[in-house]
Amino acid sequence: MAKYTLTYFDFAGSRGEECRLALHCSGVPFEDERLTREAWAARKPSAPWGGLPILTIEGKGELAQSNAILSFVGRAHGLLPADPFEAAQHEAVMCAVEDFRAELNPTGRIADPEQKRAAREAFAVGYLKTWSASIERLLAARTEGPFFGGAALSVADLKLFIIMRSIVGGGIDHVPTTAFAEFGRLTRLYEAVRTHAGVAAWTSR
Ligand SMILES: N[C@@H](CCC(=O)N[C@@H](CS)C(=O)NCC(=O)O)C(=O)O
Repeated sequence: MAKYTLTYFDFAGSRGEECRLALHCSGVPFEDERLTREAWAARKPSAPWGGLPILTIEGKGELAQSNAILSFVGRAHGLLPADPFEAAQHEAVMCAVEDFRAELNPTGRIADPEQKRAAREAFAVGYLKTWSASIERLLAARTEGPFFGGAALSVADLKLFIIMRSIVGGGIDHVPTTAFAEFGRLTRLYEAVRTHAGVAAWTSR
């Protein structure tokens, strides 16, 4: 079996953690390489897209971009459906999580506390609700759940879990931890991922 190294920061969240979770839940051994900020500064110029995570596959090379890594792991190790159209639906969800980050992350760089509060509060009642309603509609139309593809966990579920956990866990000031509570299917999916044996084993280490 190929030897994998997943390189990210020493931080249990965001794009690196969703890739670690995918590798762990697939049951494939991998080296969990965690860079200091200094080590990253030295490596960044030669990184494929100038960002982390990077998955290094022995005999093949480096793969960057979190969604490409998740798709690769999902296809190679059973965390994406075999049907191409169905797999693409899961990949669309992963793209939607990146859209969510593209809206939320700039609010973290607002220096003025009141402006930051206003931007985060607007995000919580605006973009977050519209985004969640879109996924809720997809879930209602597609599956009995609890996961996006039904009974089987996928990399899309893991990516949804990580972005939702950053809010449910209180990590984003001014965005309520209950922001997703009105979305029953999404909340059920979150709980199903949180209590999945592989996920629970990883997060309780
Ligand atoms: N589109 C890329 C974004 C990568 C990205 O921005 N990663 C952040 C961490 S989540 C990073 O490397 N930040 C440090 C830097 O850009 O130097 C992906 O999905 O992997």
